[in-house]
Amino acid sequence: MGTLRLYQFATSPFCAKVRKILDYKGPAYELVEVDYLERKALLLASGQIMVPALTLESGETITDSDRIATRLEELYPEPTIFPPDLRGIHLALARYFDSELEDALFRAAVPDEIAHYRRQGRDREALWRLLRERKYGAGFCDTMVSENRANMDRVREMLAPLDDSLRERAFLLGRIGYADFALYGQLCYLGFTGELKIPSGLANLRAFYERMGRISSVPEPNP
Ligand SMILES: N[C@@H](CCC(=O)N[C@@H](CS)C(=O)NCC(=O)O)C(=O)O
Repeated sequence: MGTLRLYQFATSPFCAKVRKILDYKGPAYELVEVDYLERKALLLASGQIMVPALTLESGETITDSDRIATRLEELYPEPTIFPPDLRGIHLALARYFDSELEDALFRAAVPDEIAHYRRQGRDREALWRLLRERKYGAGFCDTMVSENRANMDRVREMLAPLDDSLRERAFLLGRIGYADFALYGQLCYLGFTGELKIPSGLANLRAFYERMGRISSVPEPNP
């Protein structure tokens, strides 16, 4: 039986979601930061070139954060990420966070993504831009840089109701569950540089992000 191995890109919200679920559930795992240009190990392990991919103790490698979360719940049922009776609403909320909210946060994070990959080399930046422009059209990346203020306004608008629902509760539906991990993952778009860019007016959401961030695979020191 091997150790769990999570293949990730540091800026990926789907990887952040899986990482946090692993931290919450507690099994030891190894983190493999995949080089944007050199994905041989990921390809050989998973048969494809996207992250997250998780190699299980059995040696099987699974992909897609939803499928990984479901399998982790089967393998490590406690603590649960699907509180009884709330599984459906957690899945529905997570689906919204991973699609519509992801799209808005991704657009707002493009300048930071470009800077992140530029630090790793012009070749990594060029590939990252190429793949985005192939999907969204020529000039997309530079447009996202020039429209950053408007993109951040849109993000603020979409996050405001979530901030409101966290006013009285630590987690979205009271007790922690899958939707919280999905939201945390997406908020990592506003945190991966080290500077927290969740708008300062959204204090409940900032506190939620920090609360989720404290769930750690590293044991808390004894008082
Ligand atoms: N639905 C998938 C989405 C995974 C995904 O979009 N991964 C991105 C990183 S955030 C990726 O690997 N993109 C390939 C690339 O950038 O080359 C999931 O939930 O895991």
